[in-house]
Amino acid sequence: MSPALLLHQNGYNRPEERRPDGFATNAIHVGSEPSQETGAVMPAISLSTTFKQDAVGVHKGRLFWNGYEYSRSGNPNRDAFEKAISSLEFGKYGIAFASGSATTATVIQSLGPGAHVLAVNDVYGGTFRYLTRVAEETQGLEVTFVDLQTASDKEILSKIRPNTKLVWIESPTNPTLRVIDVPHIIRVVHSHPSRPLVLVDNTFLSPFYSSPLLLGADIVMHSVTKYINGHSDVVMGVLVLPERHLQLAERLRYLQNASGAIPSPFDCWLALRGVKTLPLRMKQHGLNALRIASRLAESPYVQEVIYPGLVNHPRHAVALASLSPHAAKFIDSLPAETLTHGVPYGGMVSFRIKGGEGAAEKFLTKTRLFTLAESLGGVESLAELPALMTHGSIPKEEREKIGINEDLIRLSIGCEEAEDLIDDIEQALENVVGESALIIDELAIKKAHAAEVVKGHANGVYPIEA
Ligand code: P1T
Repeated sequence: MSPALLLHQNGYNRPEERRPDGFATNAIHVGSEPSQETGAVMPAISLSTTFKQDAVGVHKGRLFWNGYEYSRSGNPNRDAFEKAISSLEFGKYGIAFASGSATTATVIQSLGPGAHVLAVNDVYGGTFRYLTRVAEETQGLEVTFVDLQTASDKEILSKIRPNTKLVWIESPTNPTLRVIDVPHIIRVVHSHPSRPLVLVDNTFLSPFYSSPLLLGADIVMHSVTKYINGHSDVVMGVLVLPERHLQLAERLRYLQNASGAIPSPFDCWLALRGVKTLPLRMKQHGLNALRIASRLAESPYVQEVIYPGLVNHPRHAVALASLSPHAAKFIDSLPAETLTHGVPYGGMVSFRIKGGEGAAEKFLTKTRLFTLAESLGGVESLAELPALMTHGSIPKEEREKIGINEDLIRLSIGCEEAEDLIDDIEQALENVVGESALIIDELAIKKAHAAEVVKGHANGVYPIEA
């Protein structure tokens, strides 16, 4: 008799009785089970727009919803990505969209007409634009912006109206990195008899540094374009909901299909590949950001550094208290000398440059490794001027009230060597202080040219800004 063939258990099936796998293990394996059909270790890209049915209405596959029918309604690559990100956010239902902004739009649409949203006053400029310029017009949405960093519990509760359906939190905020006490705000909002939903836009920290569902949030959203994909080559968004919100998840999935703002199979595939290195990248972003923030704090050319990981950031303790369990474990493993000035807390650093009017704009033309560009979360470092770029759609008085002035520079710290990034920033700061009139003139000419181009294209009512 020939010996029985020992077969490898094809797939990633953890016996229930064993302890749960860790963050990096889930990042690499969930959604990436080897193919049952071919053994391919990496998922194939499933480009088919339609799927054969075994009989009328009898669809193959799929974990949640009705099986594969038509690629807008469901696609294997999208499912794989949604499954991976749900596991990293400790959620049950992942719902992916064509961009972070499409994700925002769908959540707001799901509230129906005449709803009220309470939002942190420092939301991403595009979220502000959608809430105030689109949803107000199209669905009569009412919005109240509140400083959730300083508002008292009483003040927050007093702003909840009978039609308040959602509280929108971003923490740390974009770009002033104000730290919201997320678990506390969730408790306060949920203590209200009407129990509005709480959504946390977790784009800036990524699932590595923060786990809002563990803190009681109802919905987590991400611009996948940023850290989750991590390579500045995909525009995409996602929602994750916990098991208790099956009905809401079904409604959002219904809208995902009905509105059709879905990501392509290739984008889902790339984003899933990005997920695999999320913990590695986030550790490096955080270590680099901590070193850069510590150096900027000592620079004579810098007015103020904002990085909640620094011990002297006024909300450092709040930031520490709401770290995810895996980020806390990472920080505990670091040697004491790495933690002299603070802890890694994501890769975003903002600072106010000295040198008066125009210094920030000049700085941004002087860096070698930091590319002057919007967006964030890629392995390469970026720098931008929020007042005129990402947050240009917020009226000047509004943005200045929340500290988005023209001296504020936002850095997305990449995964390059920290010393090289520090050198780059230092040479640019020195250069700006000794700026020559010639360069200023060049800049003025370029700006005049850009203004002409804009005039030729738009009447200013519907500007296309990120
Ligand atoms: O760009 P998009 O994928 O549509 O995501 C929108 C979005 C949502 N939420 C936050 C916190 C964001 O930062 C963004 C996009 N932000 C930029 C493009 C930026 O440079 O800040």
